[in-house]
Amino acid sequence: MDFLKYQPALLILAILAPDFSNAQVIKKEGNPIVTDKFTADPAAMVYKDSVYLYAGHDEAPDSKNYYEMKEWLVYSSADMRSWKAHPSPLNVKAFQWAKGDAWASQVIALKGRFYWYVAVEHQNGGKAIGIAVADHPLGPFKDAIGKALVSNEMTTSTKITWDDIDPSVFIDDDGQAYLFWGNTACYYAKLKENMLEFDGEINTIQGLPKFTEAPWIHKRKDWYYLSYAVEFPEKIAYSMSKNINGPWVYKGILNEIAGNSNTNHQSIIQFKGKDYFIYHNGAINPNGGSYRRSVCIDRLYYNKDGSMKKIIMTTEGIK
Ligand code: FUB
Repeated sequence: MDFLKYQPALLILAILAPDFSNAQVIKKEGNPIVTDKFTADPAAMVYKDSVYLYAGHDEAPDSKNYYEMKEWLVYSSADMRSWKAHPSPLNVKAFQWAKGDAWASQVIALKGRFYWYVAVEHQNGGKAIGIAVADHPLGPFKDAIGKALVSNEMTTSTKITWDDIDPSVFIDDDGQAYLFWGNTACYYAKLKENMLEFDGEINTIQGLPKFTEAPWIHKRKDWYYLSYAVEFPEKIAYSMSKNINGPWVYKGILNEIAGNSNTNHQSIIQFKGKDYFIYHNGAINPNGGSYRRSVCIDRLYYNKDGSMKKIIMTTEGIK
């Protein structure tokens, strides 16, 4: 049989291929999309015919009011309605220089590699941003540089020690990559082609009224959009610009306070011609809340002038 001739090659392929067999299909409709775990800080990536949804894992004991987050989770979907849960591809322990706190993150694809920018607590104190890298969106991911890309002493626009969180990464049409991040102050910097170093200085963005955290940068046609959390409890607001370096023009509230959660943390993508707003709330009953959050997805619509219509959060989710 010809098949036998190919057996060694098939065996090697099976060993090298990411373990899809461990994927578990989530059989559930509506929001939140995951109910067997608490999930937070969604960051979605469109790659080939699928969406990969990365999220933090809220593990705080019931009724405890602090973040307990040790690992990140990943889900995939080909239609935004049915999701596969995959094994956790990254734990904060992968960053030997970090003390804990697997906070908000984002993954981006470039030339067959996947770069995962994460916020963690640095052993030297203060929040910091690290990078993990893999050859597949499901991992395995490993620390890409063995140290923080951003640590607390590198940013001084605010005196707090948790301003270096919530990284959002973006590659412009000309191939230039940028990292945005921040809490209280919003920072951005160019990344080198290797995605592992900054190319030039860290800039502080002005003109983002009431900026709290969770910047998310995206582009549609010739507009750049910088959405972000304002005030506390958080709503999501956004600004627009024709230039990634600004000036940014404030456009108002995009999403109201999410049910039963003081944070909201959005991700915005276009997939198969439709636009989506992905966020978290505290809707799981019982025990859901600000430290036991859940990822939800609703449609996003643009106006003719490029501005975004306010999000309508639903329990029905994506139909
Ligand atoms: O998950 C920890 C923190 O809560 C994130 O970094 C913020 O964006 C908020 O969602």
